Amino acid sequence: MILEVWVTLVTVSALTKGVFGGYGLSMFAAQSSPPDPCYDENGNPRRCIPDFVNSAFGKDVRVSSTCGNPAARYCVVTEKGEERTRDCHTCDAGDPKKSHPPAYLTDLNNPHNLTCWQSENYVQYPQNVTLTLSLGKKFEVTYVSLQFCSPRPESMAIYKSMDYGKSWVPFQFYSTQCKKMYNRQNKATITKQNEQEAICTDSHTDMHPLTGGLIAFSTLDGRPSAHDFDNSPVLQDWVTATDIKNEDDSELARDSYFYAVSDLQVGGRCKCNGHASKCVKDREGNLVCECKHNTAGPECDRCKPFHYDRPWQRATAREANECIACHCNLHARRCRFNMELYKLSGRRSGGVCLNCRHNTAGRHCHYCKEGYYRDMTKSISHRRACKACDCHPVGAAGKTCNQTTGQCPCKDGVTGITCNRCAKGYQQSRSPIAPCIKIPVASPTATYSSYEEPSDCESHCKASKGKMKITMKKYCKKDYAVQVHVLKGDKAGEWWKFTVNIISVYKQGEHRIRRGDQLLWVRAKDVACKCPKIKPGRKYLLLGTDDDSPGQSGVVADKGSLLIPWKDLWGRRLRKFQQRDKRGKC
Ligand SMILES: *[C@@H]1O[C@H](CO)[C@@H](O)[C@H](O)[C@H]1NC(C)=O
Ligand SMILES: *[C@@H]1O[C@H](CO)[C@@H](O)[C@H](O)[C@H]1NC(C)=O
Ligand SMILES: *[C@@H]1O[C@H](CO)[C@@H](O)[C@H](O)[C@H]1NC(C)=O
Ligand SMILES: [Ca+2]
Repeated sequence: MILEVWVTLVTVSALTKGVFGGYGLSMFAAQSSPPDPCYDENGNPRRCIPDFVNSAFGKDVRVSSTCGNPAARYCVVTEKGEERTRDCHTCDAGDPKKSHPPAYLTDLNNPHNLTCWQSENYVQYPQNVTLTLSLGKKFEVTYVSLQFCSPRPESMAIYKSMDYGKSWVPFQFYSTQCKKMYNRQNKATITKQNEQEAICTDSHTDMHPLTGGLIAFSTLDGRPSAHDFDNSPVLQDWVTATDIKNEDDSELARDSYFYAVSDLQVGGRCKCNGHASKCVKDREGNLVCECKHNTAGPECDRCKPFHYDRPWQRATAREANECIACHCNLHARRCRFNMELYKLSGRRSGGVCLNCRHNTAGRHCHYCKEGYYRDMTKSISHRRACKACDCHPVGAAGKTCNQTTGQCPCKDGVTGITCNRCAKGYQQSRSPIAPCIKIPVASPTATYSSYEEPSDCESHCKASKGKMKITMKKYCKKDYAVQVHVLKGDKAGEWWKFTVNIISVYKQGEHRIRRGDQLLWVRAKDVACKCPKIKPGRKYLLLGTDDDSPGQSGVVADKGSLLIPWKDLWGRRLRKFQQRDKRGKC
């Protein structure tokens, strides 16, 4: 007969020496019942485990054979001292009083009214009987027991599955012929090297009476690491099962030809790795751990999202090993674990925040990203802890400010935290390159002329006298007409090189003049004689001719050019000249 018992078994965590090597029930009964066993009175996490239960109770057992269909006679031999008596009965599935369904294996076990499941008659080797029990989730199993109504089988194997019945490994063998039936030595010793191995024993046959009797397998009995179960992954694995199967493989040679079992028990705890005190049905009706300590998964076997600051670990009696949230200063919702960082931190913290929000950056979203700076009036976890640099597009030399002060990098002569003002002694210009220029001190011309005014200026400048008025005739005579803002000037040999900003172009010569920053070339002598009279920081109307410039580019003005301080009303007048010029009136 093969009894297949499928049981998903329980986690053995609090082991005390007992009948089945474990689980002092009294220990838990005696415990006062705090609101949540997974936390102590101070709210600190601590190891917690579901109650020890007979996880087979009330569950369906799949059996390979049940008597009574059709109704059949069977006889029971009872021994009283030397006397043997034989009682015969009928098994009839159709008659509740005479039926022996598999439900009787896991019903309430009343010793005064045993209800027995019974196999068909004449089960002959190599035929066998199998009982299979599915626990529905991982349990840590402490024992598997079968209470027989019939004689015990000569050979029996208990298997467990950790993958819901896909694959099976032996838990224990019982046989009078261990070698022949299971190719194992009788009562082999278990050492630290083979703790996860099933052994075969014939001890079950020692028991009396012939009929009835218990076969109980204690999963940890005799296994060296049982006293240190917390630290034995091998045994933790050994006791883990989702299903249990019992095969009775005996060659029936006695007086009865069937097996009958009144009670199948699988004692253990729902496996939650020390992170849950109970198992509950989820929405789909599956049994799952009610995970605490920031863990998740059917067996609390991983950390729940955002709690990846250290690797998942099973709880022990000493350490709850709860999962820890990543430190992201409230700026991230996701994080990942990084082993290198964890090791570098002395195994304390390995979480790396992902997608830091609110303009923060860094592993813990603990500083401001580029282009932002810390507002020290707010804590780093504040939504507005980082402020935009807001560097002025013209006044600042870049977009990144000092992370602590918010100071943008300013161009020469520019000041302000965002570089939005001219510094003292500077005035605004139209140039994006030099938006603030030095206010000239003393005589501007003197500043820009390195030598005395020449004695022949009067004759030199003759041609340019009386040119402060602008007429259509003058406009027509010149090649170009522009409004300029003189930014600065440098002497270059026989020339002065002024940086100017061309504000408007009214008339174009052959050398095309573009708006924006340009060089304006004027002969040194013209500057020295003040024809034209030119000062940085001023705006002028310039009318000139297409002379070749001494530089690669730029505009040339000479004593024949008109350079007249700008007046706003000229804008309209020049536009009128421009219209007339287009109509060919020049
Ligand atoms: C024994 O148990 C069976 C099944 O539960 C029930 O039908 C029967 O009445 C019980 N007999 C006694 C004497 O309690
Ligand atoms: C038990 O019976 C099943 C089906 O009859 C068979 O496949 C299996 O090999 C048997 N096991 C043993 C140990 O005889
Ligand atoms: C930012 O400003 C502070 C205070 O002026 C200064 O000590 C620090 O060096 C600056 N940081 C950078 C990167 O310039
Ligand atoms: Ca029963």
